[in-house]
Amino acid sequence: MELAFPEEDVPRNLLPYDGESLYYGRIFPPQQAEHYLRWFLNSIPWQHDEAVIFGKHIVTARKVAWYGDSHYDYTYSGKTRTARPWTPELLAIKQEVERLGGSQYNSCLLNLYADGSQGMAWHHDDEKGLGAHSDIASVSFGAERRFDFRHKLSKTKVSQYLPSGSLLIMRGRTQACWQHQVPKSTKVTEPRVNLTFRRMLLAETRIAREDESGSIR
Ligand SMILES: O=C(O)CCC(=O)C(=O)O
Ligand SMILES: [Mn+2]
Repeated sequence: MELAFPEEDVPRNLLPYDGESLYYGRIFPPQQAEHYLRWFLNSIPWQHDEAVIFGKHIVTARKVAWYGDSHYDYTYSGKTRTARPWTPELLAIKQEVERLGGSQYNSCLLNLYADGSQGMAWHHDDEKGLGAHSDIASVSFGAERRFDFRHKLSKTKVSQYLPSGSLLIMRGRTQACWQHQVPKSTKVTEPRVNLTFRRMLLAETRIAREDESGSIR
């Protein structure tokens, strides 16, 4: 008998209009997701994220890491990062996500939320290097967190809990028309690692390096 991964009735578009955000449920069984979580917690060279917002230098509580096909630079929130080369673990996850979603990615931003006191504020991912109608695949490991969308004009909200091993793909007009956030929660006491696979336009990424006005996140 085959295991019921991914869940039934998936993928399902979470957004009622103006975008496609496909929720696939758990694409990795709990044991495998736990294995990946432990590996990420122990082996990734996590660093606090930095940003320049309204001329002020800010260091986030959340930690990040950036991986990709080559050592290209990527600028957002006024700071330039250089991608590290893929690890076998990240490549295996990327391959599974690409198989399920049918899109190709050349980079991945990893976020580590130590517990529910850390979150990510409302934003959309529209950095120049991503191009229009960006396609972002988000895979979660560890503590289940709520993920919210809010339509920029109508303010309509949509929420989805993202369990360990689950996949969400944001594409089409999602970033243009909706913002998203990971709200803080006093109930969450365990860490969560989130991977966002992205397709960077390399020519524009180099240009973005000159641009110190990157978006606020
Ligand atoms: O942690 C998440 O689920 C979202 C991460 C995110 O929105 C981002 O890295 O841009
Ligand atoms: Mn985002």
